[in-house]
Amino acid sequence: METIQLNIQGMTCNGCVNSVKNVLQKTPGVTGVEVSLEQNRATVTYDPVQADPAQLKTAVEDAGYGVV
Ligand SMILES: [Cu+2]
Repeated sequence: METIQLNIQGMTCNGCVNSVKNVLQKTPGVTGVEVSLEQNRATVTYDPVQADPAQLKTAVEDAGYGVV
């Protein structure tokens, strides 16, 4: 497993946090997601065989948020 941190733009409330969490958790290979609204950050644990950082970024962007 690998862990990365994504800096997320556009989250304003806990609904946003849940949206980001959901799309990341739905991404195949993702085994753990922590999202901090205060820090605008998602910490994602994933299996590098099944997922890669570009896919995680795309999932967040497709949900309507930015990844720095
Ligand atoms: Cu929100």
